[in-house]
Amino acid sequence: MQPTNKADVALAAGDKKKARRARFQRVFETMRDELIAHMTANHMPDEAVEWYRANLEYNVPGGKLNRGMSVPDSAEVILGRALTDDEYFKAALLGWMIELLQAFFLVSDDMMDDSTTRRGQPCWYRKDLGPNSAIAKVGNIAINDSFMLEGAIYHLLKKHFRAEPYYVDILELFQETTFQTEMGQLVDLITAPEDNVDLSRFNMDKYKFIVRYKTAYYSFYLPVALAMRMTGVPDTYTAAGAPFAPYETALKILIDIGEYFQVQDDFLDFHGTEAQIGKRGTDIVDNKCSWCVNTALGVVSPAQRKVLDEHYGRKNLQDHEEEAKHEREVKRLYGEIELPRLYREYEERIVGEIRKVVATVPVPEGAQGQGAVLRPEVFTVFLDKIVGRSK
Ligand code: DMA
Ligand code: MG
Ligand code: MG
Ligand code: MG
Repeated sequence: MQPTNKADVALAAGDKKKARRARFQRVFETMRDELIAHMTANHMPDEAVEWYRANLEYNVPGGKLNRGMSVPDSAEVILGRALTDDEYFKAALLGWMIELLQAFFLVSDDMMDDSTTRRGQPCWYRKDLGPNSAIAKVGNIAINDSFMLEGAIYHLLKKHFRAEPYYVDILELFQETTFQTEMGQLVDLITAPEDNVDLSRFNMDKYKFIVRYKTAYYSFYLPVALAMRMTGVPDTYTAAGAPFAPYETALKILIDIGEYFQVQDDFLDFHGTEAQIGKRGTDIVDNKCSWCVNTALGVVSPAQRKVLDEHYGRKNLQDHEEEAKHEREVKRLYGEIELPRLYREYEERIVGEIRKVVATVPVPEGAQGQGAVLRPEVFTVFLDKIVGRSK
């Protein structure tokens, strides 16, 4: 029976969301068991198999899963119908491979950023293993753990997709977006040296390079491009009477959405509470070329600029109270220049601009309900998941 009142409709929608997430989660379990079986088949010692299991369970499934779930979501929109069980499994598996890639990046990012918490728990490299363990702390073993999260992707790709005509395309997508992300991380890191704060190194152009490379390609282009390849969207077709290149269009729009997403991440690093975002912000202390500091640099008075020069990027591992004092000064200045208001204005403008471009994506005539083609809803579904997010 269809629910009639508002609360019932919301409840039903909530249940549907939960059910979709639960269906996706079940594919993680299959994937994890396959990876564990691979370790066992290689006669890996029991304690190492258990270590790898802990690595997978601690780092892969606990996030928002926006990236991963976007593969089956996008595939469904592209085909204009529900997926078969086999299609769903394949799409969800590709989605989990993005989550593996993300886990690989996050485990290493947290070490490089000196972070303390992630997804409401200690960062993996900081995890204490307790008195009964021969190894007290994960520590630098996390470096190899991150490699083994990445390595799993190519093992699974070969195992499940080797025979597909789009195998090379998705293999290249994973390899290329990984390299792009690493390029972005490099610029992010060397633009934020410890003990050498020079805010004149920052500017919005550099910022855009960083966020496009470190976030947008793998978080936004990758899931949609994977769904397009898997469903067989051709490289070109005719739409609205003209030749159309769906992958190029998708890339352009998704890079813009990705940039917006990282601006949100940067703003939440400053403005979100740990309870809300599941991690403690480190950008100010880490001297990061963040949207917040770049925006501040554009509006500060000379006196306010001095405050920034004095207090930004003052990491102090010996004296936490000293470090926190500097961070508070910067946050106070961000409040003074009304950064939250500037952020809302940015958000409203950018979402409006993106929606306008999305509305121009042409759909070939007669493709309604049949044929794998790019549709504007691929982007609106994605955008609706992140607009106004607070975690
Ligand atoms: C995010 O950078 C990019 C990658 C590739 C992890 P970040 O350091 O701003 O991420 P977070 O805020 O989650 O540590
Ligand atoms: Mg980080
Ligand atoms: Mg980082
Ligand atoms: Mg961040």
